[in-house]
Amino acid sequence: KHIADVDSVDLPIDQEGRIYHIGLKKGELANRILTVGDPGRAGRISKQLDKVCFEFQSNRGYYTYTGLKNGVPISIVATGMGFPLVDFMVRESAEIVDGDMVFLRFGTCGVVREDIPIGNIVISTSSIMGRRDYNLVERQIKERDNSESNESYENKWGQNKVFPYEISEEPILANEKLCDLLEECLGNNLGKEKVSKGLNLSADSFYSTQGRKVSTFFDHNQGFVEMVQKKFPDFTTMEMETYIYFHLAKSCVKKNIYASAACIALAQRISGKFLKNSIRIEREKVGGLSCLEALSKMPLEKEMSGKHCVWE
Ligand code: R1P
Ligand code: URA
Repeated sequence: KHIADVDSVDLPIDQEGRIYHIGLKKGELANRILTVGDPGRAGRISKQLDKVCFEFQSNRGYYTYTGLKNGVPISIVATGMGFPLVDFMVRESAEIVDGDMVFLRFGTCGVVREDIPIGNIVISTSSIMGRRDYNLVERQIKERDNSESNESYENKWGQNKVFPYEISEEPILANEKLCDLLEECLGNNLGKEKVSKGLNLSADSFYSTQGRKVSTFFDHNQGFVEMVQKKFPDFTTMEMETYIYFHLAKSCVKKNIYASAACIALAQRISGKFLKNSIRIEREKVGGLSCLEALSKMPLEKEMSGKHCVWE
């Protein structure tokens, strides 16, 4: 399907009612949405719906599957990676869905706690944001260029450690009811010992803002993870989207949006271990099923129904 011409610069919706980037119209997206980064994961999890009523791939890379789980309408949306893609998806979804909404993100992450092994599924009970402070990076580059040598600048930086990253002052909490439902479903399907909880940091880079040791760019991130740990003792996972869901849920002024998230521990940042693909696929299956079950059990006051809905 191709999107037709839109009439408004503020809310780009075409004559058919399709909104520009996600490419969907009213009735194609459910009030309860399971979101993932990877389109392949969305397709695999969609097989666990009891019925898929609608599938759509937008020309901006969003994949949507809408169907039923335990008689409850649920959509699975693959967003791709990073803050901007999630911002498009949440804002445009809120325009075409009437009533309250639930977003449950199911992603992958790095873990910064020694006691959580790769393969565990970690519920983000709260989230902070971390991003590169471009002004500070530019100032530091200028200072380096004005120094006697790179080495003398780096030594000076090492003494003061002014990290060119901005982090949230306070965490945003996930919806407690949704976290509890998810913990219960994951515990039943995967086993309690493989389920963990904690504070998440959503970063604007897989590399610089997650403290990865790659020296190709001017990053000054050595010791960044430890600095965050000191400030937030519950710091548990790092990925790249959760915070935006929590933030937009909180800042929506027209409807109730409830959000939570969980991630498969893919990278153990202390031991350096990385999860095998075969186990990741297995966890996606059990975790995906648990997310669908939790979403179907979430109490919602106002939900869409009617002939225009693909699930009716
Ligand atoms: C990076 O590899 C990606 O994986 C994580 C991060 O948030 C980032 O999007 O989540 P997904 O597996 O859901 O994409
Ligand atoms: N996704 C991330 O953003 N970071 C990791 O370490 C693993 C998955």
